[in-house]
Amino acid sequence: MTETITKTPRLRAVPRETPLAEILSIVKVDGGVILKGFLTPDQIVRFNTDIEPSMQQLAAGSEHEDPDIAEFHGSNTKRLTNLITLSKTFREEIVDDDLVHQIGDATFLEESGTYWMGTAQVIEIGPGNVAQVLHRDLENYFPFVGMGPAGPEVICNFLIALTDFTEENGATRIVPGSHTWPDYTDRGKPEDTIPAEMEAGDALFFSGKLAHGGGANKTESEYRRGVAFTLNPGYLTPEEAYPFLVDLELAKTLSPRVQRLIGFRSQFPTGSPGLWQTDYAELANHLGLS
Ligand SMILES: O=C(O)CCC(=O)C(=O)O
Ligand SMILES: [Fe+2]
Repeated sequence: MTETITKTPRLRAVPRETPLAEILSIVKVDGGVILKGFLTPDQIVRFNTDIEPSMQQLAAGSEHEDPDIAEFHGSNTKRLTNLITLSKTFREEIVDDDLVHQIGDATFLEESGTYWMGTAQVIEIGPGNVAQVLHRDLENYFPFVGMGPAGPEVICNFLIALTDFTEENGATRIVPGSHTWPDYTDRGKPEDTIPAEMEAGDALFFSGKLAHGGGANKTESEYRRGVAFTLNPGYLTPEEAYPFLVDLELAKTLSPRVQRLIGFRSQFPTGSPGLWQTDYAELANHLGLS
């Protein structure tokens, strides 16, 4: 008699040096992939050192009045934003990483044109925090829910583990295959999910079409810390208004591609003569960026 073995699907994990085409082909099938060793141990130490004072000052939980939004943000979760200003390691290395831009170019350039950063935040899930409601990150942009899998890619997310991510401490949970479901109002059920377990330094790269959510932290005293940043096409409004957060003199020190990610350069969506301009010219010229 042959035994039927039902295998729990696992997220595939590949070294960050894997050829781009292979990374993208995994994401196409699975909706996401773990990139092993995305950050070095040294980068993690330096990034954590940059943000530690701000993390200490930040209270856990959400001040949002809407209880659903507050729960989305997490009752015992710290979310630290404006990482461009707060961390040299983030602005000069993490968002200026060639692999990030190769993946961003491949995801957006042909279909949608230039892209920018939606948000970048440290997400630290503390003990007792319940699982986040399952969602697709593209729900920020409601019309794309109706388009389902046929719609364009409007968000992709790099979620980097800064501590180990375990099932117990709140590893992100994903719903395998949900990026291909015909109906995006169906976000899947908790029992459909698997945890994206990672070692510190690994990154979960995933499509805005993939249903997922932060996991419950069932530990007594462990804090699950990650940093997530998203990219979206230049025709969509980012979550964070970087030009109002980031000092112009600081922006001048950044690479042109990072300046574009944070709205200090114009956007050129496919088919558009340009967006986010000054006098129909490149914003960077107006700002005096070289
Ligand atoms: O923290 C996590 O694991 C995921 C958080 C998330 O998906 C979100 O806030 O959109
Ligand atoms: Fe999310």
